[in-house]
Amino acid sequence: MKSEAFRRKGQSSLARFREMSLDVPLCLCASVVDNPVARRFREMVWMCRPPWGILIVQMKPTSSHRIAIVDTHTGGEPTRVVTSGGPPLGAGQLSERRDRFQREFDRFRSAIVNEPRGSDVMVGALLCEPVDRSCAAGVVFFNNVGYLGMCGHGTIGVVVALAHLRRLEPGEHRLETPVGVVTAALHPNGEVSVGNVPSYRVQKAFTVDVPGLGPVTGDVAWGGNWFYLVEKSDWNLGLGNVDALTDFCWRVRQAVNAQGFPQVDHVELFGPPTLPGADSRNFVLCPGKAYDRSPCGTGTSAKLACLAADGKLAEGAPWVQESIIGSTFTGTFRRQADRVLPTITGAAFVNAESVLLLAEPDPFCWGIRH
Ligand code: PYC
Repeated sequence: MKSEAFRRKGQSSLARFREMSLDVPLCLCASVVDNPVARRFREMVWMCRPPWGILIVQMKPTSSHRIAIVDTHTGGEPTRVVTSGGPPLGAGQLSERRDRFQREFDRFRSAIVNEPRGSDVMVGALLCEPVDRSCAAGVVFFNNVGYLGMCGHGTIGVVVALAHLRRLEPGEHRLETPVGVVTAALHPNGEVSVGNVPSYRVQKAFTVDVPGLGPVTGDVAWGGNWFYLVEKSDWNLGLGNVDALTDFCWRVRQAVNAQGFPQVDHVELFGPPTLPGADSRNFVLCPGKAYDRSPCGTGTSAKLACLAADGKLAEGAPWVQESIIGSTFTGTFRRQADRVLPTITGAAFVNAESVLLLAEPDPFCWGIRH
């Protein structure tokens, strides 16, 4: 029974519903059917007819979406791997599916990684059917504000999650991402070596004028995401300094975006290492203002591209990158024409296996959006 009030134009939905005389069969029907119209209907009933609303909500506790996840962390940086129940992105290239995710299902991104289920630091990894059948899986990475081309710590997390689920054995694997196929070797000791996409520096020593701070110089490089790597900094890269580091990097990013490189969404600072055997310590500010707890796989790839371009690191030689919390990745590279092929090795650990419940009457069902 579709009420005439549904079809009437020129009135707000709320007003239309207020005029409606709801009957029990209609309410019962809307309470069990799970489609966008029924969901909207339940919301409206909840708002304007409390007695029926309460009745309906009690009859169906509205777990409209169930999203299965495995949570991991890689050097302290979390990855939430979505194993089922994610948005239906269809077939096609991973980049097309990432675009569809963004265009049509962005609320899933926010529901999965943002508060109250996640946090600003959480990176999501949606597993997809790969187009290239030689790949173990396709994966779309996302965060508190959008989507990532690639994610090094996330790839390590995905491989460890798949091994935990017994979907991968130790050995060489391939994964499809929106920016290309990466390789991932799961070692018997649990570490993972990611063969990242070709990485390169596009601009050496690009100086920006940062309002209130003055000139800052750094390199612009691609490592699967776009980075601005600040050349010199006297910053103390300590956890006690995170607020000041965040503020500095955020201002630098605005200047870099406004003064020539709008695509840059990560800013990286380097300082002396604190761990024996490490080459450098870093601080990486991610697109949504969270700092990377890991040394950042794509950021380390961008760093390798710069070191290679400057002749400061030999092909095959290890670069041990320490993060601001003292976790490490080891990077090496091979040259391929004017690019480098980085390999990033690190470890991840499974934290949780869980099911996210998205119940639409919850006003924050789709996450607290930025
Ligand atoms: O490890 O590549 C990475 C990464 C990117 C953003 C956060 N982590």
